[in-house]
Amino acid sequence: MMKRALSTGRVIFANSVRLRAASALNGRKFAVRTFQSTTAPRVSTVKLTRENYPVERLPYGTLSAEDIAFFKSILPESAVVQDEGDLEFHNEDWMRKYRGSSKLVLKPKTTDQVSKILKHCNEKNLAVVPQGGNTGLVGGSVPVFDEIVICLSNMNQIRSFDKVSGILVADAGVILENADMYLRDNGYIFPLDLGAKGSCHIGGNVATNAGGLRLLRYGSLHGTVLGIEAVLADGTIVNSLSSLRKDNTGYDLKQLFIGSEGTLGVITGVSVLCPPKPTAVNVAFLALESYEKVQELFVDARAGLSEIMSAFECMDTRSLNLVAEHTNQPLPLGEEYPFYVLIETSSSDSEHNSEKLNAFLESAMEKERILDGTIAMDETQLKNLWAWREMIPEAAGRHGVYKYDVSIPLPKLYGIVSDVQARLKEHGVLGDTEDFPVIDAFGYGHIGDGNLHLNVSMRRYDKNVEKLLEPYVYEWIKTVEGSISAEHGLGFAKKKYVCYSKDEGMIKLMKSLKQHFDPKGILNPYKYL
Ligand code: FAD
Ligand code: 2HG
Ligand code: ZN
Repeated sequence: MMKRALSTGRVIFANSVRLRAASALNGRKFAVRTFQSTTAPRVSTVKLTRENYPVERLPYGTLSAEDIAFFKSILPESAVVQDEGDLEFHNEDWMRKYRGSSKLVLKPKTTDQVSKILKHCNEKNLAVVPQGGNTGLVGGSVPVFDEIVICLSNMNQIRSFDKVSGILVADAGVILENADMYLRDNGYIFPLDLGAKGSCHIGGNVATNAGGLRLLRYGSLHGTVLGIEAVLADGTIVNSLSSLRKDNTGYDLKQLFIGSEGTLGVITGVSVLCPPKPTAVNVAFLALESYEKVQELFVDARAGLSEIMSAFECMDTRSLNLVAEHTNQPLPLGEEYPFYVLIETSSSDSEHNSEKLNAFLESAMEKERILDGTIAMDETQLKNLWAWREMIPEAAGRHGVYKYDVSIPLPKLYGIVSDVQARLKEHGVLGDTEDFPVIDAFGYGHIGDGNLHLNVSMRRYDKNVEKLLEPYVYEWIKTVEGSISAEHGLGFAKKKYVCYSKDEGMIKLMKSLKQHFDPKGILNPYKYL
């Protein structure tokens, strides 16, 4: 066993044995759901959204043989998907909670094809759902009824990269991990990173304004996206694919598309300002006794690590236990602790990086902020430690999960987890045996951004539990002036709760913008507003 002695006489464990034990978590990709086309399609067990929720189909047109013939005239045969087995992936969301019944998925390769598709759909009043990697967590990426899915996966080319400015221009359907790998080969990184990077598209990221694991360091996509190319509902192509950092000529309309979740247009290209690749990266995984200590550690980390801190993620004990169970691995620090924090530091100077982190950890131990910890000694250990954090959504979602993605002022943030847990116990729905529908309520997330993921993991979905959770959770958030969606968006799941975070005037303005961009409402209906 290797121990890193600190001057205080206490130790941070850099236990390679312990870390090796976790190596089955290696690799940062989560398990991607795939469906295969077979002659006897798999019968989905996911309930149809239209049967499970009170929603009525709006009077859109229905797909005809002429429509199919038109799509086949502008797209290759393989890009007009009608096979039931193939459709299933596009109809069901990642959580396996929402399911539509689209009969058609279109996979354009060019912006011009997207334009022709939308022009036709608008004229024929056919509703559509833009879809990226289908990793969204609010039911926004799948149809509710029979909307046509426009999947961007064939638009997957890097268009240009300027090594001097670090500005990348790429098709919207480029997978985030591919964009990042391309950039790394060129000395840069994508400014966003998240657990679904192996499947989500950069266009989907922009459409959801995804936050991810390093927002703390690189800021939101509202700052790093420099321009977009999009196709409006009537087929008009708008292009602001700027390679300029500064441009004050008129309204900054691209901002409207960032986070618009496919309701204002289909994003076909993005221009992004990318930071240089850090050459020195360290990760520390720490155990803490309370949420108060987490906050104190965060304040210290901001002061002590300042410019080199690139992530500050927090997990409660139940989150990590779920990953341990799911992966059948021992906990990363051997024992169970109430809270864990993952801190990443990155810079261009490994000596400076390590010195600063070590000094910070020594001081954290002296001040009794942390109980135990481990530092990754190499790239593999670093990935393993990250995997404990990134695996939580997958581990939580094995049976079904209610997800709340909240922004709340830090001092009150974890309170929502304790209150929800107590409420579910009080109502006799949370417990250890099969009799209880709820397995547990737990919290983790991007504490450095004031963003917590409250997950309620289920043995089976249960409407009575849903009634205990909603609108209770939203009311709780409103009383502390938080946001009901810090990063995942509104989609289908949160549409009717937007009033908890936006006032009437704002909602009216959003509706009038939607009306302006998409007068017939063909873009991603039943969602967002
Ligand atoms: P999809 O899921 O396909 O679509 C999401 C929404 O965007 C839909 O409303 C869709 O209509 C719209 N859309 C997609 N592409 C386009 C386009 N080209 N033009 C217009 N509209 C479009 N999110 C975070 O913010 N932070 C995280 O840390 C994070 N971690 C995750 C970890 C896991 C394991 C999973 C499963 C999800 C995670 N997510 C996270 C949520 C999700 O990955 C992000 O929201 C992601 O940005 C969605 O990208 P996508 O390509 O999969 O989009
Ligand atoms: C994360 O931070 C994602 O891991 C997913 O935003 C959160 O699944 C969740 O609730
Ligand atoms: Zn998140």
